[in-house]
Order: sequence, then structure tokens, then C-alpha cells
Amino acid sequence: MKVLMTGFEPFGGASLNPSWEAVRRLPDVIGGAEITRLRLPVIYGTAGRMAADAVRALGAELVIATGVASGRTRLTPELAALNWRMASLPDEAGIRCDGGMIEPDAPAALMTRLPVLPLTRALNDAGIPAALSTSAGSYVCNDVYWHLLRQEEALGCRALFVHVPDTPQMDAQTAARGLMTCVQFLTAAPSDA
Ligand code: PCA
Repeated sequence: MKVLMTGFEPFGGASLNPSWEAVRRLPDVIGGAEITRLRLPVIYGTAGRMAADAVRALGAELVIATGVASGRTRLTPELAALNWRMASLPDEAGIRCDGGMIEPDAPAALMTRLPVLPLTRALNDAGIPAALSTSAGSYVCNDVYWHLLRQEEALGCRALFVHVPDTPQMDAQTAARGLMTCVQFLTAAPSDA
């Protein structure tokens, strides 16, 4: 099984992005899954398109996109993506979105079909502080999640977004261990669970 893992480039003048620092530490194989890592720019639309193109090119059956959420102290799998862009911070192409739908004729929100509550429990059981989040925000992380969930059927790929805390709330090694647990849990056959 092929799995795409994405992290983001630094943004807003930061020198590192903890999501990429975690993703780049992942091994090439986790359980039976082949891992491909992709670093996305923090740009509305472009990042989501790049992630979807990579899923298509790889034939990935699972994509786990990650980004940093400063202020959080736990790994937070995201339940849903909002059809909304709104952030005071411009993206890295200089675009600022003051509030508006990503796709005007589409649903207001989309939920992942992956078992996020059992996954959150599995993370905590593995010693990784985790909590289910009901909001991926309305900046570029949410934008990527929206694009992936919206195209799940067309891509034949299940999607999950996971926010990682900023350092030093969680070090890159622990975040990477948490992402490995996500891959193991989500790629295990039901009989292995
Ligand atoms: N975090 C931002 C965008 C990129 C990132 O790592 C977010 O939460 O939207």
C-alpha cells in the first residue's frame, strides 16, 4: 500500500515548520506501507493541488497531510475541513483571505471517513499526547484538507489532516512517532486492529 505524507514549508518568517521536521524523519516503510514524503508551500489552492496531484501520480490509498498549530500541546487529528478561507496572515504568495467560500456551490464542510476517535485513543495508548480536533482552522492547512476530502472519491484515496504542536511543546521525534502510529493504525487490516 502506498501512503503520501505531507508537511509544510516554513511560513510567516519562521525558519522551520515542525510538520515537515516530523514528516522528513519518517522511515521509507511503515508496517507494510510505502511512504512518500512531500513538502508543500503555504499557498491557498496550490498546496491542495500539489497534494492531490501527488496522490494521483503515486496511486496512494491513504494521504496524511500535516501542519503546525501553534498553541496546541497535543497531536490533533482533524475531523473536518471547512469550505472557508479566512486568516489575517497572508499566505506565502501574499494572498490574504478575509472570509469566503473555497467552492461556492459545495457543502459547508466535509468530514473524514477515517476512524479518527479510535485513532486518537491509539495515539494516547502509544504514549503520544493526542486529542481529536473539530476545526482545522481556515488558513492553508484547512485548504489542503478541503481539497483532499473533496476529491477523495475521484482519487480513490482516504485523507486525514493532523496538526502537530509547535516546538518545544512537542519535539520532532515524538511528532514523527505519532505520525508513524497514525500510518500503522490506518493501514492495519480490521482483523489486525
Ligand atoms: N500551519 C498552517 C498552514 C501551514 C502550517 O503548517 C495552518 O494551520 O493553516
